[in-house]
Amino acid sequence: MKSIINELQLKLITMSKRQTILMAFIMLTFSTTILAQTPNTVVTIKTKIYCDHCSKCESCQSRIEKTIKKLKGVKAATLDVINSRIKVSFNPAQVNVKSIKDQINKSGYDADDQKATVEYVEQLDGCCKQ
Ligand SMILES: [Cu+2]
Repeated sequence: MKSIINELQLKLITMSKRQTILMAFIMLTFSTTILAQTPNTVVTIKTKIYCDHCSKCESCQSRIEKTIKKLKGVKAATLDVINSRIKVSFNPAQVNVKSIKDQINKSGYDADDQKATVEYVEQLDGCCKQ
């Protein structure tokens, strides 16, 4: 491994300045293209809803969806109130499932095995608390 790195360093040094710039440009273009072309992934996360009017109340649906959508890389978030499931569409090159779950916890709700943080649950309307 070390010898490969040494060889690469030697190659870089022997490369002309122009070649180095060209190389950097190609790599930059390539990585940007990959990021833009990464298809969205959809994940369904289980949560717990305690009130019976969540599709209308401020605390549940809109709070959860708005909070998740604040994350960079999240394309859509929909709460299925009846089944207590949140469907999130995201770009895996920009955000991961763990961050999405953390964000759901921050809105005051559980996300699969991750329990909502107490201080965020406190901010919910009385009827929506656990
Ligand atoms: Cu509610």
